[in-house]
Amino acid sequence: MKLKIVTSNPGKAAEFREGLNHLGIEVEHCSIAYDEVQTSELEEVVIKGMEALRSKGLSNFIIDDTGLFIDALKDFPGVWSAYVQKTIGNKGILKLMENEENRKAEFRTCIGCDMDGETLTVTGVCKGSITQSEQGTEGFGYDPIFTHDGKRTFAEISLEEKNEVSHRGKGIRLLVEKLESFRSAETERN
Ligand code: ITT
Repeated sequence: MKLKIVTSNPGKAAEFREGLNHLGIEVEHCSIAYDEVQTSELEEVVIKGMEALRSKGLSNFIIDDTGLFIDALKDFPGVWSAYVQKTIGNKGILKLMENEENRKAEFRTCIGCDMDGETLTVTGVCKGSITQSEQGTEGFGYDPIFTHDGKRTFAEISLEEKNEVSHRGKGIRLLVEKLESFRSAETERN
């Protein structure tokens, strides 16, 4: 099986490649621009994005929409994570969290997959907390300020280790389970 990963983010593409290759699925990175609707639900962003890509004639592809939800900031930046990363960045988030004792946060990712015109979606969640400062050089986006184990940030662990515990890694494994049951149901139908 071969799937296209549609994203403008090379870090995401690398994580999909590692996670899916591991499970025997070939991956091709495509950076096709499409309109991303701004709504309060990650899944809605994904479904609308998939419709936009299908209308461009694309099939057998994956997209994801991810957000960092910080407890003390009432789930901000959440669905606005991309905009917030581009504007105030990690330093801005740390500033908003100054003197805040409740550091709880979670990453949520909704992955959408078009398989022969069918829509499959899954959601992966990773609970953790926001560090006091930026740490590490691996990964991308919010990785330097997010820790899942309270010891190292996602920017201080390898991509492989991140995939074992992260929102995206969990989502990838859920997606592969769904794809397998979809494909065996399809074989039974034919
Ligand atoms: P595409 O929409 O083109 O896939 P994007 O980077 O804009 O790329 P998202 O909207 O899903 O993707 O991501 C929202 C923000 O969250 C963005 O700034 C990302 O860098 C960041 N982000 C996404 N996944 C992340 C992860 O696993 N670790 C750290 N930051 C992440």
